[in-house]
Amino acid sequence: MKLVLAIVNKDDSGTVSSALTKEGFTVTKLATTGGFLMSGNTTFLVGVDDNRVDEVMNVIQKYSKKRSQMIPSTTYGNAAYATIPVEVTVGGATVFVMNIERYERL
Ligand code: 2BA
Repeated sequence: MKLVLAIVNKDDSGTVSSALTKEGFTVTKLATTGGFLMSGNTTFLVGVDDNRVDEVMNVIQKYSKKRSQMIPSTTYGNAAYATIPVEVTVGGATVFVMNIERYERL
């Protein structure tokens, strides 16, 4: 068994969640905050059999869009460009896949 932990833009959270549920996956959503932009995103926890990991990844990829975002350069940490906004590309999704030693519903 694997645990798929996926960090998704909060604007995509509803569609990703619906699509995963529709495909029969069990999903937990956490409201999280990115350390760099300090803005809200959503972290999905999906426990899944090894042979369905790719299906989960495909659904997440399909519904997680890339976005360009302008940020103040002070956030970017370079005082020399203090007045120039910097563009960063956020997403689609940041995904970690972890081995699960034991899964029980007590
Ligand atoms: P944030 O940390 O708020 O980062 C938002 C976006 O800012 C990132 O998008 C990336 O494009 C940019 N960024 C982050 N750190 C940067 C830096 N030091 N210099 C320049 N640009 C930087 P994504 O890569 O799509 O990440 C979206 C969110 O996924 C992140 O939000 C964070 O919450 C999470 N994340 C990404 N990589 C992670 C990791 N290795 N570990 C834990 N969380 C991660």
